[in-house]
Amino acid sequence: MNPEGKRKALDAFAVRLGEDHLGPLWDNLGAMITRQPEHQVKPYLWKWKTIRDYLLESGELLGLGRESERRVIYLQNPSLLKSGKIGYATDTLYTGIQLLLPGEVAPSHRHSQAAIRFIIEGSGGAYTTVNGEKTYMERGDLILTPPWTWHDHGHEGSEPVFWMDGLDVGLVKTLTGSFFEPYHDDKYPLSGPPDQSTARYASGVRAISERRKHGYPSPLINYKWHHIRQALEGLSRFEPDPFDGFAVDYINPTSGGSADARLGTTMQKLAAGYRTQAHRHVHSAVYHVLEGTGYTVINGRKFEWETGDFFIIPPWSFHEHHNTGNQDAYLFALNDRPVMELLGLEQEEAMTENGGQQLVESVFTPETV
Ligand code: GTQ
Repeated sequence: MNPEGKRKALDAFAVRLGEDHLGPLWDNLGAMITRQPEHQVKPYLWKWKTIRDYLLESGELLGLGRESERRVIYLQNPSLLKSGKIGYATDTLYTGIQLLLPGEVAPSHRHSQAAIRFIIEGSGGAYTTVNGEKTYMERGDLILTPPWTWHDHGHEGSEPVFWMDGLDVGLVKTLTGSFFEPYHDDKYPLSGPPDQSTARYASGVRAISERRKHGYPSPLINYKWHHIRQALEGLSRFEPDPFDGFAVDYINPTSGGSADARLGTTMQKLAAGYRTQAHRHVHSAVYHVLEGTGYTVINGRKFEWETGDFFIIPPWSFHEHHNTGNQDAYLFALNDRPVMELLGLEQEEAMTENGGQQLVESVFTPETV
């Protein structure tokens, strides 16, 4: 048979296979097993003022109770909405911003998704309870809600409180592991006085009576900003990481691994004027600017940020950060690195061309998407 005849015969054969719900790998191997990560996730940036104004407006429209368990406005990555992925920041990560008003209670429930909260504004009396441990929120704190732990939020203070929620919604959906259960009461019973785990574990040591306890979930549930800031001051006496500046992973004090088993969390300090080198990695991330002014170049596009903003680093995308202000900048990030590491999928590559810095080809505005 000549090559053309052979091709036609193979095409006709593929059609017959399809009728019996079978497929020829020789035609589709490249689409299934791509040479590099392929995805639809595009970077995006949301301004804090926009989110904050909408949240305050929702505070006037919506009360809390079993019908509206949480007052949260989530980041919707427009590039993923096209494929019907509602509530996706990246294929694995969800991020919402939650508002609680003085006196309100967001009722107790639990779910198989892991959750973290990063406190943005207005603390003073707001708290979360995790399996009965009450922990108070202050700006810059990271609070864990490990999978399947009961949690409710309350507010004894006088100012609205805003925080970031991070959950592995997309990951759990893909792995078909989602479970949710409401508690029969608004509040889960308290197990003791507040902030016990901070008292016991925040210095990175463990009582000798607890030597046998290790692994997940982390016994520490609130990583206080003043401790993290101090750790970054300590690191600042040394050389910054070329890709991340002075940066730390939040860790489980009993294992040394990621604070949450599936959700990665980092805080990085970029000294005034510092510019990192570009690299890319398999894991994706959602960034929140705790403090500072600057920009991040992602695959040749410049994303300008200031305090409070959120932005996305898609998988396998070159990125570098530049602090253009005259103060230190602090960037918090949520990522799926622990999952990539556990599954043996994480890879990292530094950009070598152009001295490790990208050429800026365009500047992001919400309209450029
Ligand atoms: O506060 O428990 O943004 O269950 C999404 C799901 C927050 C929460 C979110 C949740 C919560």
